[in-house]
Amino acid sequence: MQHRHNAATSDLTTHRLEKSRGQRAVWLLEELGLEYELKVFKRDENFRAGADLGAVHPLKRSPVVGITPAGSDKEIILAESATIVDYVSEHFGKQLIPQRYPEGKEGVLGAETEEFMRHRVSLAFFGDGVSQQLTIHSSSWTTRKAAFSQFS
Ligand SMILES: N[C@@H](CCC(=O)N[C@@H](CS)C(=O)NCC(=O)O)C(=O)O
Repeated sequence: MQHRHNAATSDLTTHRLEKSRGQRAVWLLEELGLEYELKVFKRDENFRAGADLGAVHPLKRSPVVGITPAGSDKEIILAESATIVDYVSEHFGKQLIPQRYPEGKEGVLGAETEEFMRHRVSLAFFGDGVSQQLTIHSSSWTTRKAAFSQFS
């Protein structure tokens, strides 16, 4: 896909730990055709993130996306896959978010569209549920490592 020039609105950086869910943010930014800087972090010999990722996210977790709005010198740091997808889609890819309410029902309790509610549940599920499934069904670090190698 050809990349959109978003430099006029913001600078984007994605911090991706190798063999990790960090790939999700890369997929998202690619899907939206955005320009971004990719920073890749190596795992150590115990398959853990190092202090370099800790400088970006105190819990040493990936993905992390940094956004510096045009004209600002302050970088917004986003963590957690679901939050990243939500925030980036809201600002750069509204087409990925289903309409929340039918016309004339804005803000009415229970009037949310089914598509919107499914979208919300999917975000939470992929942010957490899928990862938990991988962890539960992987009995050792070796199998866990193998399960994650598809995200290399
Ligand atoms: N709930 C977070 C989980 C992020 C997370 O745990 N990422 C893992 C990689 S898949 C990580 O950075 N681990 C660092 C480590 O294992 O040291 C999300 O979905 O973004």
